[in-house]
Parts: sequence; structure tokens; C-alpha cells
Amino acid sequence: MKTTLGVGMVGYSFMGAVHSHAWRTVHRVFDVPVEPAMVAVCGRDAAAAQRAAEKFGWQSTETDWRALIARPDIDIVDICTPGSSHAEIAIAALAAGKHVFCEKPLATTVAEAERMATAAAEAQSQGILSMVGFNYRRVPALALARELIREGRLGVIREVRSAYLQDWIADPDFPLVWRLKKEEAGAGALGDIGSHIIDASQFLVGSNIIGVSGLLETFIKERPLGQMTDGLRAESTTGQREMGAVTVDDAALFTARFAGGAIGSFEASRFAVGRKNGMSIEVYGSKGSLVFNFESMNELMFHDHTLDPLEAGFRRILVTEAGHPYLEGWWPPGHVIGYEHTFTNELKDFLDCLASKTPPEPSFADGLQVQRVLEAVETSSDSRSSWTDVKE
Ligand code: SOE
Repeated sequence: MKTTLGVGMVGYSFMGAVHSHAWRTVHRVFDVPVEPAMVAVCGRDAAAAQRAAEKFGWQSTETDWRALIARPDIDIVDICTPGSSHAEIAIAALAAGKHVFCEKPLATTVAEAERMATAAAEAQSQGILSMVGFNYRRVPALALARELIREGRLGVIREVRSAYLQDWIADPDFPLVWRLKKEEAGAGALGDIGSHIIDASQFLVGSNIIGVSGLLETFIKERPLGQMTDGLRAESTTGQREMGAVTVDDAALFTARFAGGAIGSFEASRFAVGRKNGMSIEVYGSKGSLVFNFESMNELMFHDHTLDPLEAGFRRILVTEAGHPYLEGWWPPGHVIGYEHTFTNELKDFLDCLASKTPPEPSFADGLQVQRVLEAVETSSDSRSSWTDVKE
């Protein structure tokens, strides 16, 4: 196996910036067995791609993703584009023998995700690996939570409560960016951030969601046409009169059953004013409970219910010890990490898996399963009354 792998990244907006940071950093933080070389960044606008290459540290640019995946110096294709292009790029890249790292949600429809999962399984039999970027699995506190649950410290898991709350489109003048169009994004808050808490909760509990009852709402049904300039910040739409239809949900609520017997409640909203990236997960078991909130992402609250009730209660674990997941690469205890580090941690695992030829997780099959949950929530909400099983 080569000791350096060439990376080609498609897309360079918010996720492209975060991924670039992780590619620049991963081998300088962790002792990974292979080093990434940031060979090329790809985008349709040649000048913008050039600016991104200079700003983020890519050696060259391409304006056509097909040219990118045809390059012999590219071993890994990193997909940071809107969801509607994931399937085509990922399937072509896998067929060309490139490992693929794809942003979440995996696709915009179950049908696309099925094709991607099939392509990934075929490629895997040839030693070509793929992974979907549910980065919250790589928050050290959530990785620790998973270890505690696996060790049985919570006993039988009974309930999960999870919410992912943002407010970046609460202003009705916020323009109709791609994330608000079904054909480009697949779903709204449900797909963009609901997919994270579905994946994270299934990862923690160790069992999949098998049925849901959902409620979706689109509060602002039309928005001015306009562009997103950088990340989640939009250009001013003052004076903009042309309007377009919002075709995805602004907020999503659903209840769920897990295969292992637990039940859950989920909430994803882009209209929770005052909440910027408020992702929280609580897990309640027969022997204890765990509470996590991303705004304090270095902390995990743990209640051990087997203790004397006079001394029991939630205690705060500061997840920054060298022995905590992923912390071997970072700073001394108490020197906290942030959002971007979760992507570096994710790439560490991806590179380790490429070197050891171990299929990484979450796989495209895992991404497909999340897509099926999203579809079941939409079906349930559309039918207005019914419990909907998640297809297998
Ligand atoms: C926008 O809602 C967004 O950037 C998501 O797409 C990311 O997955 C999430 O981590 C932060 O918010």
C-alpha cells in the first residue's frame, strides 16, 4: 500500500472548508499509517475553485468532477457537494477504483442511497472502501457514551430524547438556497440535521430505528431567490422581488421505536430562534443515564443509578483525558477541542481503515438505513395519522 494517498475534493463551501482543515491536520495530529496529499479541489467555477485551492491548501483545481476522478494521482474522492450529486459522483468514483468519503445525508432519496450502497458493496469486494460523514460519532464525549453503553453501564436502554436545533433560516427574507429545495437537498431540517441525530442515536444505542410517527412543517413557503455566499451566511436579499417555493420541511418532529426495544423522541428545526447548533442527546437505561449537549461538547453527564441514592446524581465528565476516545492526538487534559476536530477524528478512522483494509463505519449501508428512516418520517407525516415501519 502507498504511504501517501492523493485526495480530490468536490465542493468547497462550508463543508469543503471543514474537510480541508481535517485533511491538512489529520496526519499532523494522529500517527496515521498513510498520509493524505491534498492533490486537487473541484468546482464548476474555475476562479472560485482556484481561490478555494489557495485558501484551503489544495495543490491544483479541476472544474469537472469526471476529470478529477480520472486522475491517476487521486486515490480518495471526498464529496462535499449538495446531496443531489452525491450518488452520481460516488458511484462513478467507486467504479474508477477510488475510495470515497461522502458528506451526509448519503443521498436525496432511498433509491439513490440503495444504488450507492450496492456500488459500495461491490467496490468493497475489490478493496475499495467508502464512508459517510456523520461526524458527530467522532465527538469524543459521544464516543465515550457509546463505550459506556456497550459495557452495559446503562443496563437495558429504554428511552432516547434527541434534538438538533438551529435558527439560520428563521428570517423569511433568507434566500431560497439549495438546502431549501427538495430536488437538491432531499429533505429540509429532517435530512440535514435530523439525519445526524438519527445516526448518532442508533450508534449510541447500538440498534436501529424500525418504525416512526412523524410531523413535518414548512413555516415559510416562499422565499426570495438568492445565493448562499459562504457557509450558512446568505447575501443580502434587500430589493429582491422574485420568489421561489420552499419544497422541504423547516422543522420535523417524530417518535420512534428501536429494534432493541427502546423508544425515542426526535426534533430537528431551523426555526428554533436563539439556537445556533444545539444538538443534544439523552439516553436513559435501567442502570443509568447519559446526557450530551453539543454546546458543551467536551462534557458528558453520567448518572449511575446503581449508586446509593443519597450520593447518586448526574456528574460531569470532562472528556479531555489522554485515555478518552481520540484525545491521544489532541491537547493536555482540560484543553478543550471543537467542531472541526470531529472531522479530523473522522478522517483518522477513515485512513486507519484504508491502511488496514477494514470497512469503515458509518458505511454507505448505514447511510441508506438513515435514508429509510427519513423516508418513513416523511411518509408518516404526509399520511397525517399513521405509524410507519422503516423498510428493511
Ligand atoms: C447546516 O444545517 C449544517 O451545516 C449541517 O449541514 C451540518 O451537517 C451540521 O453539522 C451543521 O449544520
